[in-house]
Amino acid sequence: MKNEFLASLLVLALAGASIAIASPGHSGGHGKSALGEPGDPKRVTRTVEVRMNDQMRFLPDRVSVRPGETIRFVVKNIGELPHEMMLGTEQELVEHAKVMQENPGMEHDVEPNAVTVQPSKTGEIVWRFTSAGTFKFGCLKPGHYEAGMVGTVSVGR
Ligand SMILES: [Cu+2]
Repeated sequence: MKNEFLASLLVLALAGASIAIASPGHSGGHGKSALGEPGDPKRVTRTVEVRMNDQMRFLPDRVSVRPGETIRFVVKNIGELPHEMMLGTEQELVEHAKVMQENPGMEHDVEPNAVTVQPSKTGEIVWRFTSAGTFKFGCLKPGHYEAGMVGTVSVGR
């Protein structure tokens, strides 16, 4: 009887362990992350204009926001090449840049944290920053991120 009890405890412990192993956070990537969440266009608190050029630069390349702000990024491509702006952690962008090198045709219009903008066009990202931290925005057209097409969003108090 006692042994049976111990055996069932062991089974429970193992089950618990496998749940703990199976669930560690799926943080990076899409949807909710430390970066925040897609913003509600009706609750925009501020508009920030960002220009992208063929010198592989964002102007400005530093943006400061407060946690809880919903920013409408108005993203203008003033170059003659397609560019894009993707928000993320530095690690997410570096990983994504690698994928883009291997799949040059990929576009990101369907992702709420990214927009591809053709020459002399304007795109938009509405994003709500929820936690303090330092995040990045980068152009992931092949070679652009590596050429320095990256900026910083500081989310502070
Ligand atoms: Cu670019």
